[in-house]
Amino acid sequence: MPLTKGIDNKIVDYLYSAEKERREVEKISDQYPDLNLEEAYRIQEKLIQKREEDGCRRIGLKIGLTSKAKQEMMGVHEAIYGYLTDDMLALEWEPINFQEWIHPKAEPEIAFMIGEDLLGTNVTAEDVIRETKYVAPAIEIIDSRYVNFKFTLADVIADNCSSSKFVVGSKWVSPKTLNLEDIGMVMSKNGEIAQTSSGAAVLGHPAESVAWLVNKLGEAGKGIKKGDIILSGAISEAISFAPNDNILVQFDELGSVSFSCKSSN
Ligand code: 0L1
Ligand code: MG
Repeated sequence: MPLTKGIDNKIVDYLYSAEKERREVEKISDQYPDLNLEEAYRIQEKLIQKREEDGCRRIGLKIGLTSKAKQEMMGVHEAIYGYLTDDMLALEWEPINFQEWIHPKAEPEIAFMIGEDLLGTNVTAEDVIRETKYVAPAIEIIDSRYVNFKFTLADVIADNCSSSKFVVGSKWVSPKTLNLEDIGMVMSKNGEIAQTSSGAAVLGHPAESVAWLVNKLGEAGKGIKKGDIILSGAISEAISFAPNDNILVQFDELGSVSFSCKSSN
């Protein structure tokens, strides 16, 4: 049975308060097993509107489930998307308080700074490269609001794809001079290598991932805008971290990005 407006709002309040209170909650599909993806994106949109009512501003989007391994794990064949708001942008030089999260994980990503509006349903990776002003190294910190990071596809879409924070490195480079598919990446935690991979892990090429996003949004008459930051998807598995940990992501040619985490105690 389709969800009613009243139920949408109830779910939005449920997820929003879980995030604000840093509290994990049972997944919504336990209560609404028929929740479909269209309904889940509608709830996500309302969740972002609620953040906007509270003073946040949309500054871009993120793409999730971009690796074949993660899609297989979830039993899906498509990526997902969520919105980035200005309060999610963290600075490399300011340690983040671990108490801001429930059970965070860090993912290495390539951020795209979009130079022109992109809209349509036949957009290609070449179009994305042409309209991207810069790419930069980034770390996304995901923090599902659900118990043990366990959810269905509809659950995670409604939860804005586990979005929480992200950090963008200071070296911004034109993508026209790079081969993003072959670009190598090493992610370390406290000086120990935790993950290695390359750009091809993101749907074959990070720009393919952004093209997927534009085409997906295009089906609903939406697109991405000049000035948007797009997190193109995790290049490797996400890693957990704890207070006082330092995460460093180093890319060939693109430079590095890091963040450290403090404990308020
Ligand atoms: O950004 C991501 O790839 C994560 C998307 C949501 C799935 C998860 O929380 O692991
Ligand atoms: Mg991600």
